[in-house]
Amino acid sequence: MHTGTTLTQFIIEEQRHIAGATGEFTALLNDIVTAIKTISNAVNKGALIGVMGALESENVQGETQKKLDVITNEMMIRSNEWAGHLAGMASEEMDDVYPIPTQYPLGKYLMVFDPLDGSSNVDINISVGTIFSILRAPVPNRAAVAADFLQPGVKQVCAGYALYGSSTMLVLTTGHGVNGFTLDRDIGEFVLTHPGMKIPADTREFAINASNQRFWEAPVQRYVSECLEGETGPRGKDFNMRWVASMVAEVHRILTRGGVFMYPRDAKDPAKPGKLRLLYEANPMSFIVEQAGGVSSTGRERILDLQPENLHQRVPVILGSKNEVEVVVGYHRV
Ligand code: AHM
Ligand code: MG
Repeated sequence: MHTGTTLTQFIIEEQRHIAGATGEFTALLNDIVTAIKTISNAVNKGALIGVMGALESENVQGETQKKLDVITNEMMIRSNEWAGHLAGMASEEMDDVYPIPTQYPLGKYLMVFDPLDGSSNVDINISVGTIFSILRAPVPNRAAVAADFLQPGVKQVCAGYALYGSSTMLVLTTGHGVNGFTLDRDIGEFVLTHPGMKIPADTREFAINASNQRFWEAPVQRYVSECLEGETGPRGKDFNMRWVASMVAEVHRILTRGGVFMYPRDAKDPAKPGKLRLLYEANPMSFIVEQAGGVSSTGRERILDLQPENLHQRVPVILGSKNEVEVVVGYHRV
């Protein structure tokens, strides 16, 4: 018989310690979890249900959309629009704010999400994920506008990701540490398997897309070349390198065994000061990383302190093991 703590039980018990909590947040999280189970199922079935491959369309950032980008975006919306907890949603895959349809009540929270992060991996059966973040609506029960979402990451109420890997996991923070849950398909529940996740402060592993090397700035060039010099170089130790091209998988690895993940500022396209999106990727992951004892920076500023300027804003991201990220940030000061 199964005796572990389920996600629902965990959240309800956590909520009991919060004065004035109404249960609304728990209900919202339940709807998100339903979407994640549905997405997990679609990703897992893959070609069997005809969801692989690309569409003709592009998203607002000019990236080709995969069929599953669009399907999973729809799954997040359908699961979360009806219950009256949200005043609006914003997603990496939608140009503008998604308004709650008028037949449904409005709520006090906002949700932002990347429904299928790392979707370039989906056709090759490598891990992908869903990233989400919950904010308070500045004006509860009023249809949200884009400006409502432009809150610095420190204001997040909750952030989480689902990793569709060899097992499906949900990793979550509400600002009291980070907990990981594994989907038990036999009972259809997420079960607490990774309580109190902590990122080791030291590491010998880094992750960066080295094909962009010629576009990097000097501090990142220096950091990576010193790692590559290994034991006989200035760092005095050998490093290992990993690049999955799925931020969820990289962050999960770092939460499990430490490491540094970098998608730094580069000169590839002067209009884009980085690849990853502040609201849908950088902020939720930075909240999780900090709650697990790690550090997350653009190289120059703490990501969670950035004041967002627009919904689809991109930022440089350097996150992971505290002592190692501090080395990279230190090189940006020189
Ligand atoms: P996506 O949201 O369109 O999938 O893009 C984000 C992904 C991240 O998961 C990953 O870290 C990065 O893009 C990989 O980029 P690249 O293909 O340049 O290595
Ligand atoms: Mg993404």
